[in-house]
Amino acid sequence: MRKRIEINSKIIEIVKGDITEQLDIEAIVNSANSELSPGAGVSGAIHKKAGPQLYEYAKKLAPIKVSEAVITPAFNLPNKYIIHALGPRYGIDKPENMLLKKTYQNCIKVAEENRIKSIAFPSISTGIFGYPIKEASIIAINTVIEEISKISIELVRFVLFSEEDYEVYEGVVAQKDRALPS
Ligand code: AR6
Repeated sequence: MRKRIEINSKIIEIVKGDITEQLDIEAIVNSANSELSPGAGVSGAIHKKAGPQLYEYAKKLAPIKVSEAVITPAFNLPNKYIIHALGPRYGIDKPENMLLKKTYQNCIKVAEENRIKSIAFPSISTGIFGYPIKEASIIAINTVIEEISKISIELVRFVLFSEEDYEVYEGVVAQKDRALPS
C-alpha cells in the first residue's frame, strides 16, 4: 500500500509498513521517550534492531524535552541515521497541536543540518501517547507540505503500521493532492 505525491519536485509518500524496514531511506525518525531508552512501540522496535550500542550512544544526549529532536547513528539498522524526537502526550503536554507541529519541524531541521536527503517518519504520538490519529495526521502532513519547498530533503515518507492508520493518512494526502495546482 503506497501513495505518493510530488510538490516542487519533492516527494511525499505514505506507506503501510515497519519503520525499521525502510532500506532506501537515509534517516528514520524514532518516536522516543525523554530518556532515549528503548521503551515499547516504535522506539522498542528501533532499539531492538539497532542493537545495544544505540542506547549506549543515545543516553549521553538525554534527557530531551517535548518536541526536541536529536540525531544518532543507526548502528545495525539499514539506515545511516536515527532522529529521536519526543512528541507530546495527548491531554498532558499542551498545546498538543503546536507541540506536535514543532516535533516534526525539529526533525526536519536536524535532517537539514545533516544534509539528509530522505527521511521516514512514524506517526509520532499516536500510540502510547494517545494522540487521535486523524488530528495528528493532518498536523504531520500539513507541516511537511509547508516545509518541503524550503528544504533540500527530496523524499519524506510516512510509515504507518496498521491498515487503518494508513487509510487515515492516505485520505489526508489525497485531499491535499486534489487541492494542489496540477
Ligand atoms: N513501525 C511503524 N510504526 C509503528 C511501529 C513500527 N515498527 N510500531 C508501532 N508503530 P508509539 P508514541 C506505530 O507508541 O505514541 C514508547 O514506549 C503505532 O501503531 O511507538 O509517540 C516511547 O519510548 C502508532 O501508530 O509512539 C515513548 O515512551 C505509532 O507508531 C512512547 O512510547 C506511534 O506509536 C512514545 O509514544
